[in-house]
Amino acid sequence: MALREINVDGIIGPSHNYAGLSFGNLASTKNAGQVSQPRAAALQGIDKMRANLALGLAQGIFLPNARPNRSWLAELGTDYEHADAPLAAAAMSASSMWAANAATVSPGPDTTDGRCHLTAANLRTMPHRSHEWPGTLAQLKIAFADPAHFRVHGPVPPAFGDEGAANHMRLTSKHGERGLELFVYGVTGGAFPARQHLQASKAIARLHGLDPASTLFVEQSEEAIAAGAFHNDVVAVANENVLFAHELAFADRAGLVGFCESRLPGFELVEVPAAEVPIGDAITSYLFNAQLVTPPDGEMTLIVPTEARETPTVWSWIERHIAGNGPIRRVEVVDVRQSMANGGGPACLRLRVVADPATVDPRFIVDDAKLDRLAEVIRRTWPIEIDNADLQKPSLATDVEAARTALLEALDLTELA
Ligand code: SUG
Repeated sequence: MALREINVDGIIGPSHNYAGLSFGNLASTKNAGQVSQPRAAALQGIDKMRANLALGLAQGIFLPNARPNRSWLAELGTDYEHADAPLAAAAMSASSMWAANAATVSPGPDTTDGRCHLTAANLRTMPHRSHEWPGTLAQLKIAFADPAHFRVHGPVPPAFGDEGAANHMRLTSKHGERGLELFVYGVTGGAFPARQHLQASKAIARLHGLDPASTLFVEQSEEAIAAGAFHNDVVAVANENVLFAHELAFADRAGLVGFCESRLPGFELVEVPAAEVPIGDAITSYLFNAQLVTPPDGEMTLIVPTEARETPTVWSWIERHIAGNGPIRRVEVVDVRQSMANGGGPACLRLRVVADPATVDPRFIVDDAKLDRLAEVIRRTWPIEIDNADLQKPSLATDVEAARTALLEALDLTELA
């Protein structure tokens, strides 16, 4: 069995808009009320996937959930045309594009039954995200249906907030080997909500059958949350034996480093000091919301958003690191500005699944030809712009629904309708 890391990206949905729904996510608040460009946004996402393929990485997709979520509004006793504006915006959100929040994934080498376990995230902290999981779970159950290799779990009870892989990191000598799993939780973020609860992370570790000796629960620093790091993946990212993190990411940095050093031979911490990159610059540039990957040529590569190149402290840190002999050997820059304006960088847009791609439903795996077909559907059916003021127009809702239907048909996934 050839276990590989598959990056599964959320296709940016036709309802992508800027409604400012995510308190604590500074980009979302700053861009509230702007006119969005769903078609350009989705094509940026497709180009990011093409860049991954060009590096020789395995690439998958998740589809946008049905929006507006009319059944959710019905449960709330209203409908799309009559709902209060914030409720209608929450029903229309394209937030399932941020696949890092779809689920937490523990690959087969880490679990007692040897299967790859996936738990859909409940995302209960933000109303617009709290109704994502049924659509996500439906896709997980199809994509990872093979019972010999996967076990898909429903979300943990909403008493405890869970935001999926955005607060989970895995360290290992090689993706297909046994690894350490680090679950990052928040206690308080000052004025902002801490979205990942310790009890949710502990439940997932138990459900996945992880070895307690290889599992650590790590508190996110209050300072990071208060500075706008609403998910750990805004201040840290791991790949194989490397943990790349901001100095202020964790409450107990020494405890975390000691754990990793004692359990993973060859562990390397690449730490960015606040004196070189202030935490504010790390958050606006999304330096750490990068995809840190190992392509087949073995050169560890950091895939950053264009905003990282435009932030002088960040770009000079990257240039210094690459010029030195640190473990990150290459940097690639991708334009995901439409998603970034809602606080979603390259890492937010993908869920990492270590598995043999041949065991995944092939409709969720892409190559260049399939991306061409998807881009054609997007160019033909995705709205060019969405003005917040028009969000409740009945014609917009039907356009968004028709665009998703065209995509389901192109991918032969009409069972998700
Ligand atoms: O949950 N933004 C998302 C961004 C998620 C980023 N994901 C990771 N860091 N992994 C969020 O805050 C904005 C939607 C709006 O405001 O309309 C939003 O939901």
